[in-house]
Amino acid sequence: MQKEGEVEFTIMKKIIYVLLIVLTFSGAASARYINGINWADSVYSHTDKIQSWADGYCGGPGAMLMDSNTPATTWLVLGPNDADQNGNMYAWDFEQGDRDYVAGWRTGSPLHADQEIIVKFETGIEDIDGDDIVIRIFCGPIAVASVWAGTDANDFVQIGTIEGRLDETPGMGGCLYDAFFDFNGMFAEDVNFIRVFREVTEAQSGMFFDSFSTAYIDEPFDCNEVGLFGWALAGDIDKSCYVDMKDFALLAKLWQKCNDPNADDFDGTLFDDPNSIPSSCHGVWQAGMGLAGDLNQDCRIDFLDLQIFAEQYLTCNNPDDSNCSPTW
Ligand SMILES: [Ca+2]
Ligand SMILES: [Ca+2]
Ligand SMILES: [Ca+2]
Ligand SMILES: [Ca+2]
Repeated sequence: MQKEGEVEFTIMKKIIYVLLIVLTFSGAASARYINGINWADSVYSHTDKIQSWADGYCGGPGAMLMDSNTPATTWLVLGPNDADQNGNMYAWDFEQGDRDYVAGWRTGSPLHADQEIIVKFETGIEDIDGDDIVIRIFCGPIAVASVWAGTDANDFVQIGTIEGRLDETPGMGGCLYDAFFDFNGMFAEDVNFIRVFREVTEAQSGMFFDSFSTAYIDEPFDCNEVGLFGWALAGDIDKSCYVDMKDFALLAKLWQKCNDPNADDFDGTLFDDPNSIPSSCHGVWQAGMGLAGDLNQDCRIDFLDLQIFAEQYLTCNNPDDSNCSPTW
């Protein structure tokens, strides 16, 4: 027979175990690896003239200068492509949903010379056969940027350049272009840092960046990689490859919580760093700070999420389980 103290101890252990699970999965979804594509996770550093493109569109009056001390805007270059919302590779259809979610350099003033952005990938980028990274940009006709990669943030190797051309893409304002780069055997280890640097500072040499990502798609071999490479089902909150009651418990734990920075019931304690909160719900997700249970990504955990959860309940995508269907 167990003594009273031992019984209490056993119960405490169970409670702590449950709490640990909840703590592990209730916080921010960290990396932005989505359906096998690895998108930049954070801005490691940038110079002081980096800004959004437009003066006033979607961001209030004036240009939005990128600020990494209180990074309301660093997400402009993080996460998936989001400037061109209507899918025509033109970023300025503002009436049709395009948004000024880019950042870079503009004007030919010497004060705006030597600008750079360094982005970080939490999971390193491999050197596969062929191209390894893609940078989505638009720029002026005489813009030139050098592009660098590094396994750490202090040791970069140049992997290429992006150059504007007259009356071509890239080189026309708002016309998006995907620039591909191949590491081509230059790195012994996976690359975690990409740097872009302004080489020309004259009129018509502005350049703006929408996104940085891998040029290849990672498919998972096991359940761990399903989570790591961003293939988990939306309702699979604990990344177990099954949508079940454990996920429901996590959803319930954060019920009615809101991490939309513009909402009245915004709860700043849902962020790891209260000084590091993006300026909008969209930015929260672009920066990889969304809540794991916020299945429709509206920064609020409510019945809309429960509905998605219910639709997926008891589905699975575990590669090692023949009862499950792959989603890749
Ligand atoms: Ca467009
Ligand atoms: Ca390669
Ligand atoms: Ca963007
Ligand atoms: Ca939601």
